[in-house]
Amino acid sequence: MRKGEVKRKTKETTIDVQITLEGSGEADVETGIEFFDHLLESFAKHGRFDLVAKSQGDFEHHIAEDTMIALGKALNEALGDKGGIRRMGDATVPMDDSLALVALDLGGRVYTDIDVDFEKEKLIDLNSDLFVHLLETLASNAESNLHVDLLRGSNDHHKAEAIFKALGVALSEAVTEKGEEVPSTKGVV
Ligand SMILES: [Mn+2]
Repeated sequence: MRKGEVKRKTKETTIDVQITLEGSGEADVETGIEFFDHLLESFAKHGRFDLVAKSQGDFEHHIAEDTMIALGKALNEALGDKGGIRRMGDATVPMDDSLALVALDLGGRVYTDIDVDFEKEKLIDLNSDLFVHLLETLASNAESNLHVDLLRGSNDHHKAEAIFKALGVALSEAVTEKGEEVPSTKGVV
């Protein structure tokens, strides 16, 4: 089973993140930010990953950011040399009024384009202005290309949750193994 674990301790935060790619969608997530926990649980559930994320720290911004740094690095560790993976993945996922598109490539070239706006300042207890930054942080630490488009939607909770569900589904597709070969015409990613 492909697993990655990152423990990270700084003056600001203490983080422990573990991801198992061949999981069942079980999440054990405690970041102290309830809506962020909810998003990570949705991501794990719909990606069928097993995910542990235990995070403590000074401020919401640091805790959420450092959790995403650790998740990106743990994902990279789990993938190893990326031999045999499908590498690209995409998903278009509805949640009531909201429709989210996520397309990603784990090929090692970092690029992000994330298009979503929220009506309110807060997603329950997570600052809305953190949302895009958290996805960018994940993508850069996972050395990936991540495109996110909220195609439509009116409810902030649904918009955010649809995106994290789509992220799980798209990533699940991208990490699927199909043989041994490294998926690049270069022979290395
Ligand atoms: Mn919800």
